[in-house]
Amino acid sequence: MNTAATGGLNRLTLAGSTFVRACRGQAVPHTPVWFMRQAGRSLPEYRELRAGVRMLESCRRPDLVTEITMQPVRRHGVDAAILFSDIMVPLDAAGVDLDIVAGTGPVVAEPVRTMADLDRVRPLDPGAVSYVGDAVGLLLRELKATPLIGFAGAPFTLASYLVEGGPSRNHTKTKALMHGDPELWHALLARLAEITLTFLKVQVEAGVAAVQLFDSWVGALSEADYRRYVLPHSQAVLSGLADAGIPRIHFGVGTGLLLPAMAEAGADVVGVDWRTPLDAAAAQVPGKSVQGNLDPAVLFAPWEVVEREVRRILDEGRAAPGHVFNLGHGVLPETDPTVLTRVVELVHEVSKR
Ligand code: 1CP
Repeated sequence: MNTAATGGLNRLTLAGSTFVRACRGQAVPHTPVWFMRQAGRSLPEYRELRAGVRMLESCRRPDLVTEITMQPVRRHGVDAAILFSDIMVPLDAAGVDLDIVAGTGPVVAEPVRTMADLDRVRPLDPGAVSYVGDAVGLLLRELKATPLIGFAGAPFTLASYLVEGGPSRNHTKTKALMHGDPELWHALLARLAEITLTFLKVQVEAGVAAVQLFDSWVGALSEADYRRYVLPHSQAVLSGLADAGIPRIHFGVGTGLLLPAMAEAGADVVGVDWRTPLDAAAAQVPGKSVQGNLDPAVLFAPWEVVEREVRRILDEGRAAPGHVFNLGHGVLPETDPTVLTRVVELVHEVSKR
């Protein structure tokens, strides 16, 4: 690129962050990078701050949320921050009795299995998550030019925790309910879609620059079941944000065969796990930007392997209108954070235009 580009780069930066521009498929000075679960257990400064504070409690404290969200931005120089929270936060605020247990994940005291159980999942009063809006407000002042990503769990993934009562490998109770009582299933997913949309709107109104809808476990479904039992509800969430004027990212794990259907849910950016190369993903979701694909476990391999994978992903990402560099799923707690910083530097250096 010629030297006159420097002024151009400044204008580009002013016209919108590199991250938001890549989500929209617009020209960028370099490929933006952030990591799912970048805030959290891989950072010693996070573990220190969280000592003695329960997960849900930390999500309710705007001062802690702000500090934890900022930690990876300061340390790694990522191109976007993601709000520190959890997909279970709006369900807790909607009256579901749950806890997030260290080393396990979300645990629901009384799982949802009947219509009567569904009554305990109330619509979300935005006032019940005002602390999230407060945290976003504090963060916008700290972050300055770095965009903040808001997020929520998608109806299927939330339903899997509510129906199973906690993390699950095979989602047997969830699938039994889905197939055995479609009426209750659709009522549950419609309620969850409503809660999710309310939760995301609180974040959008407070000023997040983009949102990501996590349907982490939806790869457990066939395409036919996804279309019949999930797609309309995820669509309700994403279309409810169509006028918000910010990019919407939609991500799941094991979704190689679901990508075209997931793209129909309406996001601008499709998140991809480590199994599907970005060029293959891009071919399945024409017009959409792509994000993801670096296997979180590869970060434990020698640096030469990490570097080769980063270069491959940057290459393959060119097949899409826009590419946001990310992992194929969240940062694993045992990850060496200095490797993440090196990945950020490498992505920026290799993709410089
Ligand atoms: O004790 C602890 O420190 C709790 C560990 C932890 C953390 C740091 C949990 C419990 N949640 C979080 C934060 C969190 N959760 C973020 C932070 C922002 C960031 O990315 O930096 C995000 C985006 C989430 C979202 C989330 N929670 C998802 C979707 C993303 C994904 O990884 O697939 C899911 C599935 C959850 C449920 C959940 N919460 C916590 C755990 C350990 C789990 C997964 C449990 C399981 O395996 O089913």
